[in-house]
Amino acid sequence: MLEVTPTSPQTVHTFCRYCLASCGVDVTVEAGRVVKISADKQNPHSWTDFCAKGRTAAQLVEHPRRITRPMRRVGESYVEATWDEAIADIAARMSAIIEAGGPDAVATYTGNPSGFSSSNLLFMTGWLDAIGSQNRYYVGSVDQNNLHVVAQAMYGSQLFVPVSDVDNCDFFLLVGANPAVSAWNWVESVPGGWKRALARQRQGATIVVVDPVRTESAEKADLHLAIRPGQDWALLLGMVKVIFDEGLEHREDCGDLAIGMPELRALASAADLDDLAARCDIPRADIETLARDFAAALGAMVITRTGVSLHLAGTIGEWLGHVLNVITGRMDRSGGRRFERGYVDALKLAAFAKPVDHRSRLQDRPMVAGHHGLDELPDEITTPGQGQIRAMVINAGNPVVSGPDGARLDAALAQLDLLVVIDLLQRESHRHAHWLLPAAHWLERDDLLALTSGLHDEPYVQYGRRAVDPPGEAREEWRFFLDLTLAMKRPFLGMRGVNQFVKATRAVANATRKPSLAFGPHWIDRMIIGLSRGISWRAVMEHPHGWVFGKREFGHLRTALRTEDKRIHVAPAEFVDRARELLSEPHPKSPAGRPFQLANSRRRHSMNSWLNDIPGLHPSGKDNHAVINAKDAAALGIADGDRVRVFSDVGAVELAAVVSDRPRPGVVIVDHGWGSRVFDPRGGAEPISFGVNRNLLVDGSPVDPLSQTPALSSAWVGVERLGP
Ligand SMILES: Nc1nc2c(c(=O)[nH]1)N[C@H]1C(S)=C(S)[C@@H](COP(=O)(O)OP(=O)(O)OC[C@H]3O[C@@H](n4cnc5c(=O)[nH]c(N)nc54)[C@H](O)[C@@H]3O)O[C@H]1N2
Ligand SMILES: Nc1nc2c(c(=O)[nH]1)N[C@H]1C(S)=C(S)[C@@H](COP(=O)(O)OP(=O)(O)OC[C@H]3O[C@@H](n4cnc5c(=O)[nH]c(N)nc54)[C@H](O)[C@@H]3O)O[C@H]1N2
Ligand code: SF4
Ligand SMILES: [Mo]
Repeated sequence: MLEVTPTSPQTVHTFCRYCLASCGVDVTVEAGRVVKISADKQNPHSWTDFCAKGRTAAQLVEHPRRITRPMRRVGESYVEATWDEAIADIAARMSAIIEAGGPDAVATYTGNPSGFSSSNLLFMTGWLDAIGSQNRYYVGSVDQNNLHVVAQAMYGSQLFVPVSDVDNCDFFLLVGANPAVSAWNWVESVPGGWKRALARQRQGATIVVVDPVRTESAEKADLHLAIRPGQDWALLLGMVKVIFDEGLEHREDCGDLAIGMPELRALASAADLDDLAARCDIPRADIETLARDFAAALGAMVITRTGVSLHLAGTIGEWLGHVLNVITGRMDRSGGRRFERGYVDALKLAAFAKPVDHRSRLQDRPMVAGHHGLDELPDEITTPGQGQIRAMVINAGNPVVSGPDGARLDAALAQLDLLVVIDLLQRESHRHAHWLLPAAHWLERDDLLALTSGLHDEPYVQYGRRAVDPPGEAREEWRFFLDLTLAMKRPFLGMRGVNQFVKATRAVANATRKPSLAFGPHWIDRMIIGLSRGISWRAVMEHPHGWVFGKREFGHLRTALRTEDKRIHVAPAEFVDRARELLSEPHPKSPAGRPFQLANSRRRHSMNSWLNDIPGLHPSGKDNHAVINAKDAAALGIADGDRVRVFSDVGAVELAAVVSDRPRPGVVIVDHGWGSRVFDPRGGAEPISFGVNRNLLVDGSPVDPLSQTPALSSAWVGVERLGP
């Protein structure tokens, strides 16, 4: 563990852990406080996306409403308690709940920021394995589950993610991605990726953006195709069909690397191009030209992101994006998608985790990437029976705002016997919490993000140093999960002997007054680097600005494949079946009274639901709006700035309209992540809130049967004018 000197002014070189861009930052610390955060221009890999969110991170660290001590609910308010009291009470209540209802009566929901800590998920899993609960929920079903499903089926590991060789690409096909705003990151990261793509464009590369909205990225593109939401699969299948019909495929890869070509060809030939064109509402001729240009380009890649995933056909869209890359010879090729080994073989580590065949109690659904679908959570809490969820931990998540149909989830959370939240602030999803536990911010943590090392577009490692100490009693999550396991007297990781070992190390640490001798994540960081490829602990420490420890190499894809036959499976049966099902469905048609599809956009200054209230962000106004196409607005008599009501079968929100030509007709954009209250458990002041929660309009069911993702970005809604 690195010691933080609280008094002398110093600059700490570390990296921002709000998103996978992982921007290198210089943090100036004076008297134990962060006084400035700027881009670390000596970072050789990742500072070029540096943004206002990273620059203002200290405003979250010093947030006046931050939870700094464990707080226990007493009636309608909270009182401070010690960690010992919190752990003892939570352990006793959880043990009793498990005694009565079995291990699945205790559940977890884990949100996106957990992935940017090296220890959070690992230690939480150690505790879950200790108590034996499989009621695990995760942000994946409202984010990237489709990618894991596709990676597992095509490449043999859910963590197999090819990275983008942006600097050699001649043809970028960006589908449902807005890298101008969101940075080039989803489950891969190319620092400064958008700027680098624009640099390629200046050298002659083509950028095509497929998006129902004319986004910041679409504005810079050579071609913008304003697709009908949720129908990317039809466009991409149309492209596959044209490529086969015209013999444009890369024969070497199709014969050698890919397996399943006959099934894929059969699917493509069963599809009718005019039908596909009508489904996605892109003219047939445009699909043909796009397919030809894409196949002909020297280096090319399809990139698919949340605009593809957050729909009922998201897995098929994602799959067909990968298929296009494979059949046109873009895998492991210059300007295409490459396999980056990183310093840790994450695929090997993942293979150690025993797959769990747990099915959900009520809907009998399997897990996806080790977790159940968020849409199932409310009923699993409210429906009586053995295994009914009675206790929950919400860890770094805000599912009432970031997930579908938040009102239902909120009502369910209110019925729990025990809701434990570990977070920096008490937000919307946490309002019924019995315990609020204070988490550490990344500026207060040391992190080695080994599992994501292969997601960066070059071999890169940086030890994320903490800059300041956590305030009050705030602690990293790992400590809570480990202490809770010991208090519940269950074997950490489900392995006997580990608890005794942990206690022994703690005893030694106490006796010698050397805290670092107690078992903790730093042991694991050291072990991982010891087992890693190409780096050593010492060398990592000698590179405080981060270290690019090798070249971008091709040629590792084949060996990395985890399929038994070492081939890429281009036509997994479940995908082909689902595609045939989609082909047989009627064309998308709006239900009566709900003629619009609800789209979403991200903003540079937002991070899902959790930074909007930071004072230094959104200087031009903290609010979200209903952005309506000018033709639609005229038909409804709506003028710019009018109050409107947007409603669906499950909810309604009221907000101001913005009349615009950015969304295609029939699409209304309301940004997600707004309308999340920040409570004041210490001071008891009124909650702060900005904007409205548009996910209240999204029905949690149906879901994509393969990824269990609801239609977060294509819910059918109606719009009516309320007044000026
Ligand atoms: N309509 C629509 N909905 C969407 C999306 C969309 O595009 N459209 N995007 C989806 C996507 S991609 C995502 S990732 C999800 C996000 O969904 P979630 O991850 O559930 O929610 P967030 O809004 O990211 O909230 C994260 C919470 O973690 C807390 N937090 C931050 N850092 C830490 C930390 O270090 N430790 C702890 N313990 N807590 C911390 C924050 O204070 C906040 O309360 O939203 C999804 N929802
Ligand atoms: N500033 C900022 N950056 C972020 C985040 C953030 O909240 N703020 N979140 C981070 C996270 S957690 C993630 S997962 C990544 C996400 O990264 P991206 O997926 O690139 O995120 P978005 O900017 O939401 O871009 C998705 C685009 O898909 C479009 N879209 C919606 N529906 C459809 C559709 O049916 N078809 C097509 N073709 N397009 C559609 C939307 O209009 C939008 O422009 O960004 C990360 N970076
Ligand atoms: S939030 Fe901004 S500064 Fe932080 S890693 Fe992402 S892009 Fe970089
Ligand atoms: Mo995400």
